[in-house]
Amino acid sequence: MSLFKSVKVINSGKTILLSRKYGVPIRYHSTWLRDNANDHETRDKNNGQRLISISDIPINTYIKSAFLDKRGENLTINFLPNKKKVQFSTRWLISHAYDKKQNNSKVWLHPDLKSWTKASLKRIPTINYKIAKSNKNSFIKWLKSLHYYGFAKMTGCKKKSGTVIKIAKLFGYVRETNYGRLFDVKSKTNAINLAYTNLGLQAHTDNPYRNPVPTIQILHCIENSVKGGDSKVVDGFRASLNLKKENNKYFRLLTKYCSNFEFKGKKNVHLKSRFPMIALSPDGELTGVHFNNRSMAPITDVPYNDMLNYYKAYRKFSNIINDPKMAVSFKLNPGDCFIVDNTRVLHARKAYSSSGSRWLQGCYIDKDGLLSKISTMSEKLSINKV
Ligand code: NM2
Ligand code: OGA
Ligand code: ZN
Repeated sequence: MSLFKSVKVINSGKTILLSRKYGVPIRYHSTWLRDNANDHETRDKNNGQRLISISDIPINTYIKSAFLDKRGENLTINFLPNKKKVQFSTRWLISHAYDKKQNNSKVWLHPDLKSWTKASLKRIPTINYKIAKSNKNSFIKWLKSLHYYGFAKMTGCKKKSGTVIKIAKLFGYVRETNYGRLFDVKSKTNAINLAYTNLGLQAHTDNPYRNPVPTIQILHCIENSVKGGDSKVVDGFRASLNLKKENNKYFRLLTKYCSNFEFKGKKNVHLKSRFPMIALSPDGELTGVHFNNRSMAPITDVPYNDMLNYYKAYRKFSNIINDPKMAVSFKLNPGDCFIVDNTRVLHARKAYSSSGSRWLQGCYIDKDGLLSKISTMSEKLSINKV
């Protein structure tokens, strides 16, 4: 089907203007087009990687002529002064268009993601371990929900040590840290971390004192016969957006300045980092939340004149995070596990009794592996990536 009506070379060959059947015309620059050519001199036939560098493209690259084929499916471009003929699929051009309206709402959530509260998250995305292994369609749907909400559960896992690694390998690669490839979350004497006690843990992201932070955490329940210990998750992106709505000045303070984080272990472990509690990309995308009362170091990177307001902003953000309307609560049964996007979703647990036993095993994996799995599985099953 023809997507474009016509092509025009404008701006002395520095730009083409494509008129579409539907929608406004789209412009592309000659240098951009030359850089994105897909011929075998520009990209390796075998692995698709680019063979040329920016210095191989003459600064005065221009388009001598451009033609659409009859069906409007392919566009042929002749470049000069380095004589080169390149074909582009119009479908590809549309899916890589950059001639868009500027995003005026400066802070934005990636369109693949959906922010949530207790009321709006109707049902926790859940899959059974065996189904995850055997049914590709159910599995990919669940993986996408995990990315979309930053949180999901798996049930029917073995109640055996090491199972968390098997779960991890279904969609990622384990990130080993000073806590090990996997770690036991149990109440211990002389605990090196408050997670290894029976105390309650306020909603937090894990390891903000590490750079880069672990991007996904898996917690798998092997035993749970204690009173209490209920789990809670909160969407940090929704909390950030709510803070912005309620007090833009506070939101700006938490994005502008870095907090300091630190963890000192017993044996040769001293981790330090600085991150804003709410991280934005340079063009305003919400990219991360770093929040952990137990691991905050003295804040030294906020100027004296802003410190009081910074603390007010921190308090307000904490109140939003701890608002029961924000949290989805559940109790892990043996054989259950939950997974969080640790750059976004905070998790918490209630204190628990010393009678009975509670044994979770956790591990960290990298989110890029999850996204890669979603992308490649979708391609194989020919379904949309998001
Ligand atoms: N553990 C469970 O980030 C934190 O310190 C939370 C992490 C010890 C790996 C606990
Ligand atoms: C953790 C943690 C929660 C729990 O280990 O990082 O937050 O339920 N544990 O024990
Ligand atoms: Zn934790």
